[in-house]
Amino acid sequence: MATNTFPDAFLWGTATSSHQIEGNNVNNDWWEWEQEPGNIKNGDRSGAACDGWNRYAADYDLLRDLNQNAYRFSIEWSRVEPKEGQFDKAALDRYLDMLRQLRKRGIEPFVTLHHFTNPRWLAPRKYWVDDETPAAFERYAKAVVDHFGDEGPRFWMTFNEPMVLITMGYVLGQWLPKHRNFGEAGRVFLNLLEAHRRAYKVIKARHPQAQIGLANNMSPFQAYPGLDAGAAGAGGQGGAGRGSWLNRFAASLVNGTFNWPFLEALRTGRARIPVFGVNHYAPELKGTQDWVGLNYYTRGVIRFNPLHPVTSLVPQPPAPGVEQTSMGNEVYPAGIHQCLTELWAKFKPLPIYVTENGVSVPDDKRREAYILSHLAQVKRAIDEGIDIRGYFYWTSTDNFEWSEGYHQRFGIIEVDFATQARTVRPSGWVYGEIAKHNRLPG
Ligand code: IFM
Repeated sequence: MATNTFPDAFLWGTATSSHQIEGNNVNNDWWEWEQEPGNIKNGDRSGAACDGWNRYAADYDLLRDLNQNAYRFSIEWSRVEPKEGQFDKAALDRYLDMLRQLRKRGIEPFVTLHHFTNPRWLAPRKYWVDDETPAAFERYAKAVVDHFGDEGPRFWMTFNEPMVLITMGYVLGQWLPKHRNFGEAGRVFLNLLEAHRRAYKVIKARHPQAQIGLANNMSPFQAYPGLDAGAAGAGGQGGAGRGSWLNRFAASLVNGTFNWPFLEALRTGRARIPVFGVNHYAPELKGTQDWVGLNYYTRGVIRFNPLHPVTSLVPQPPAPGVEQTSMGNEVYPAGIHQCLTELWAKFKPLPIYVTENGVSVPDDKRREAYILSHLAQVKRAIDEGIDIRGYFYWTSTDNFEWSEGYHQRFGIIEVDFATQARTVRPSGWVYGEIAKHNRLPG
């Protein structure tokens, strides 16, 4: 019989990334990009961010107070290797101390090696377009693994949302390097996969028991009701006629291009994204994933416009009257269940971790509702037999939200950026109670 209780040893955490919380990551590409007016909303710059580089121990105290037993953070490659081939021991020591401080508080670290940012010394090589970059990443991964030694984490992620990086940077051209070039997108795809494979091998060589995955962002993509179906509300599958057929085709194209290529390549060795002209077989990629990481925020409703074939593949804004977040996303809890179900169908028996799920809203009550409604869907998936072992809310402290800057507030802990004061929001205490009792209220 279904209850509100989660499986034993379920991991309850929050997720963060280096550039978004640490502050003063002056040696990476995003820092440089922020300095150019027009790239970040309101001219925001990451600056000191949440000063996480100095305040991490106090922040972990708050996580402990919230009964968290896991925490996801990323290592900043440009700190560890600020100049090519030169590793900063003090920076590595500090990351090691983060692991120690977390463990001291009974919190299991999940470590991401790459969360969007790159050292600036990769610029002459055009970052991930260059086929030498995977070897550079392997060297960085090895430096981290060696430095951590026996104290290395059990759970690793190579990349965060690789398809978001490709789509935003090389397809839509909204993030650096602001290119629209499918050829480059294809190269980046293959090089990220190769870098993942190399890092996987490096970690396993030192820690055969390590559990390695990556955080894959997914949305169920659904067709807008037929172009001729009127404003019936976005997201329906209905509607007749040419528009509807086109939208269904476009939605399945986006689904195939965005949701699956990384995970499929790691399962089958086949790296394939037809719209980028990539169809490459690399058998050594097979099996380089021990668990599946899902980042889920919303669904995407696709309304294809042949006059704008690329930009019309970007999901529609939510229909009028539908609850939406400050990021302009529809609140759609059923979507996390759909993603979990589809992931399990394709990748079982690999366990699944929800490596991100969260919301930016002005009213914290709505954050609480979002957490509860999404966790109910996670629980439903567990009750249906899906092996889900953890959930990471995005995010603990409010932080720097990429091109959106500081006005997006995702945190269960409010940050006053003028003083760096932290205040746990009521939704944080609710989440803390869920973690404490390992069950949903009610
Ligand atoms: O802040 C980001 C994070 O870096 C990656 N996943 C989505 C989050 C919210 O937009």
